[in-house]
Amino acid sequence: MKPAKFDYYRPKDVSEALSLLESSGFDGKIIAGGQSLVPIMNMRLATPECLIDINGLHDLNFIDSDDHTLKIGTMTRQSTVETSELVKKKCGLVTEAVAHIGHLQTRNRGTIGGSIVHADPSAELPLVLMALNGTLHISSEEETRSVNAEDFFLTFLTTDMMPNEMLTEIHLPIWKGRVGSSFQEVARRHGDFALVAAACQLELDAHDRISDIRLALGGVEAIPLLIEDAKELLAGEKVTDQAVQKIAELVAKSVEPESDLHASAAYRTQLAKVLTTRVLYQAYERAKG
Ligand SMILES: Cc1cc2nc3c(=O)[nH]c(=O)nc-3n(C[C@@H](O)[C@H](O)[C@H](O)COP(=O)(O)OP(=O)(O)OC[C@H]3O[C@@H](n4cnc5c(N)ncnc54)[C@H](O)[C@@H]3O)c2cc1C
Repeated sequence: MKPAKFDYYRPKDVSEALSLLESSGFDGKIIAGGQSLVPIMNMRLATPECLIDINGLHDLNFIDSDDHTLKIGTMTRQSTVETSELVKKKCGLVTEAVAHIGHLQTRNRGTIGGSIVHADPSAELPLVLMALNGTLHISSEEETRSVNAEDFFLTFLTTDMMPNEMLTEIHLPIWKGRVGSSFQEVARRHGDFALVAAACQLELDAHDRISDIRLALGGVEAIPLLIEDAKELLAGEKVTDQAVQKIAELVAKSVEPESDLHASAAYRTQLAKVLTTRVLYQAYERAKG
């Protein structure tokens, strides 16, 4: 299948890209890795009149950090993030999750920003952003703003971004101390989107009790679901079978998945329970060292 006719622009810098976005209004669309946009255009589910190719914006291809924050530019390829020692050291959950995105070939083209803006409810990167409480940096010609992951994902394939805006970078807080994380998913085949995925990061005190935890699930609702009660229920606790069971039951009650071609709602709920227990145990063991 072939896409509908479109005009093509390849801006040299961010300000030219933003100016093109502004002038094309609702008819323009950014293309990054093209791994989601091109198939959608080929099926004519998207028919932008103007494509703004940001592959020449090399300033947006970077991985950087200070003491508190890991910063990744929107044009950074997923495979670059996957193999980055800095990412592994500062935010190992990202390294683990990115390896599950599609195939090596799609990760070589697919960008960090493209996956986040596409906002598939089963996608790994939006889930990790939610689990790590990441921040999105967004620019238009008029302003630059930052939005927390919890406010960014609105519903299925929809984010808090206007057509004249571009995602430029993501920031992830770096946890210090006795930290462990885990990412687990179940997919029908290697490289498929997850049926359900779970991500957890926790911090332990000197007595192996949880001092902080974030737990999130993907594939169970229209956006990644943060299990907010996990912190209240587990703070000050050790990860015992009893505590894990309590959270798994809470998750089973919290999620409201839909049945589709790939899995029934009941199966997704069961997966959510099982994956929750797996990430909790694994993150705990890793934090204990
Ligand atoms: C065979 C196959 C398997 C896949 N499996 C998975 C999987 O398991 N998990 C998964 O998460 N994904 C999967 N994907 C999709 C994945 O490859 C892409 O990472 C991702 O969804 C799109 O990234 P991209 O850079 O290619 O973006 P594009 O396709 O270029 O763009 C996607 C959307 O984001 C917008 N966009 C891109 N960059 C920006 C920006 N900086 N600012 C504003 N808007 C922007 C575009 O306008 C478009 O709407 C798969 C794809 C294929 C082909």
